[in-house]
Amino acid sequence: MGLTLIIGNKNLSSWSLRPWLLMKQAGIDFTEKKILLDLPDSRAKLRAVSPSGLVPCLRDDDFEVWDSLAIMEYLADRFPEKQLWPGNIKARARARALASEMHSGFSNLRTVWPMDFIREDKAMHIGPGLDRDIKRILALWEEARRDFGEQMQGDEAGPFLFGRFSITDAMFAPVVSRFKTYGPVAMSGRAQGWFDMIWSLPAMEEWAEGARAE
Ligand SMILES: N[C@@H](CCC(=O)N[C@@H](CS)C(=O)NCC(=O)O)C(=O)O
Repeated sequence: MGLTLIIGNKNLSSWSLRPWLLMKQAGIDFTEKKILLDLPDSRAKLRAVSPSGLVPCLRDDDFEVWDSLAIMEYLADRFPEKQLWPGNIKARARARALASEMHSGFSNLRTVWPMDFIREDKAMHIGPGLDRDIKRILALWEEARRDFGEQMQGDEAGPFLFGRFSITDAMFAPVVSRFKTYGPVAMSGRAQGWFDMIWSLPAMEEWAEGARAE
């Protein structure tokens, strides 16, 4: 049986994109099962497959884990060779702080700019709450690249926030889509480099194809 990731609509479900992208980037085999949200029978279908009644939910044979961050932590433990967190203790702590801040925060961004993956022409006024969230996110990207990503050596080196691809990149990937949809958002060259690179990942294009097909 193996791993099955239960996700929502690719155009809308930002929480689903995170573990899906992580598994694609890490080369972890899985079966995808999609439940379309906001239909009359969606609630019943979600409750039948996910203990929280929400997506994403991961099934590993007869074991279930739900909630995007818990799923990604499980995958990091289950596939240690994939090195889904940075190896260095301080880099790892910082990567976890960023991922947790994204998971628990930025409610203005999530409310005012919901993910609409395939749209790029919905430029929208930025209010003070949203503006604060955006500034904080851009500072996090800038500092992660400057203090960690660009400092990594050997197999830890790379263009991602902490060098090699990590759970933190997956956590922020839906923000890239939101900035594309509702922006443009002006950012430093360093943040822009990460932003453009994430948007051009083949896995992000694969997700967009799925969203367009919906
Ligand atoms: N904290 C959860 C949030 C999950 C969540 O809100 N999922 C939404 C889709 S993106 C959902 O399942 N909505 C269905 C509903 O509310 O009926 C996570 O990180 O996975």
